[in-house]
Amino acid sequence: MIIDKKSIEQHNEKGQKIHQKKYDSLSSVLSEEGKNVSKILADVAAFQVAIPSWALGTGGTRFGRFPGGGEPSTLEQKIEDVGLLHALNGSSGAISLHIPWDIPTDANKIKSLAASFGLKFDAVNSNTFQDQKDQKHSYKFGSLSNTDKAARKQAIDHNIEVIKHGVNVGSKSLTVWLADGSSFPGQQHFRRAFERTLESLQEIYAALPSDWSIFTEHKAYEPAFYSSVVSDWGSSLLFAQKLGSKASCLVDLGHHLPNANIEQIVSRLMMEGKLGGFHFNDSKYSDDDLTVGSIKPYQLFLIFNELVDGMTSSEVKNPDLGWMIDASHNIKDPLEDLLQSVDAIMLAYAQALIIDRKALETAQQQNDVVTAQEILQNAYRTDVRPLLAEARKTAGVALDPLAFYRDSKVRQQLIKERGEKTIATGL
Ligand code: PSV
Ligand code: MN
Repeated sequence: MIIDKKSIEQHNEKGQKIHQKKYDSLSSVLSEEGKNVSKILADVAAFQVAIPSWALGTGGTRFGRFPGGGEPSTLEQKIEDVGLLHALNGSSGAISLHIPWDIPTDANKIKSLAASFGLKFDAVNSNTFQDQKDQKHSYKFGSLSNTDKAARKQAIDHNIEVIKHGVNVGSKSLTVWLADGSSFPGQQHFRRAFERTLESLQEIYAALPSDWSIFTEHKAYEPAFYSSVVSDWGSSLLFAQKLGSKASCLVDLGHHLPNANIEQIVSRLMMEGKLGGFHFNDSKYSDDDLTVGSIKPYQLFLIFNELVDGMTSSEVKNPDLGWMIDASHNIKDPLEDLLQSVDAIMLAYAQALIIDRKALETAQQQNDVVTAQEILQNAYRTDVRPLLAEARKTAGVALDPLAFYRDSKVRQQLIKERGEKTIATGL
């Protein structure tokens, strides 16, 4: 479905008056405080978050799945859906593919379809956590760490195949998340499992094109419930350091043990130039994959505080980061959920951009704990939504993407086009 620019303009006209009032008031306060509003607007407008190809359909739980209507059943339709999001919010200009769920068989066609919506391809993801039909060796006892060399080789080959698909569509990075681990004490020799995984990763690393990166994504538990091979940022960093300069760590917000200080992890990885990217989502209990910012928006803001600090500091050398969402929602319309998630990310970013960094540094230097907290919370409690809306207005997209989506009955149109009973590939 192609969104007609005219209908966005008409919708924007309705909200324009009230937006202008809010924006004028916010921008004059920010300017008064010495903030460079046009720079903030430009930074916000440039920020792009990749949409995962596996989040465009309704996710399930192990208890069941309740598919919604009009789900994209082909990669082409998934790209159309991301194009739709991008046409509405101007901030979803990339897609992250999961192989083999979404194989770009005709890569040139897929590439030009994506380009027609202004989309790029972010990291490609390999899948050695499920057995595929006709697969020779099972991953029941691991993939890159499997004790059986043949199973490891199969998993390595799969990753190399994924790189090839990525090259064909113009992606520049591979994300490797492994379900490898053990569910019972004694099941696995920790050191040997690490070493086997490292050797396998080294083979994959050797197949990376010169301008590519590889991200290792850690996860504390699930599906392995006693130990995971890449269980935490420490293990992920070890792999990345041992692999070399093209390797760095991907932080999925839902992959930590309870109460982990993710913002500090982010800071540490950036300090070492080893932060590669993000999988944004939110959670209450574990890897819930809920809408970004729906449970712990302050944590998200604190993460962005560290990110902006690192990205604007000459002391920190960090490569370009991959900003991706990894969510799977089983009761919301996936497109509405993604609009909310992107919005939450943009909000946290914009709030981090308005932090008075000089004053914060002074407060930290003087051990003025109260002032430091006030500075952070002042930024967090500022309603920066008019800034985001202004950036969207300037980009010619929707002032209020979610309202446009609902008012224009986009889902109903997708159901008309694709049918009520379509099912997207993915989890
Ligand atoms: C695993 O939980 C994970 O976060 C990895 O990124 C996978 O690729 C993705 O979810 C699969 O949904
Ligand atoms: Mn993830």
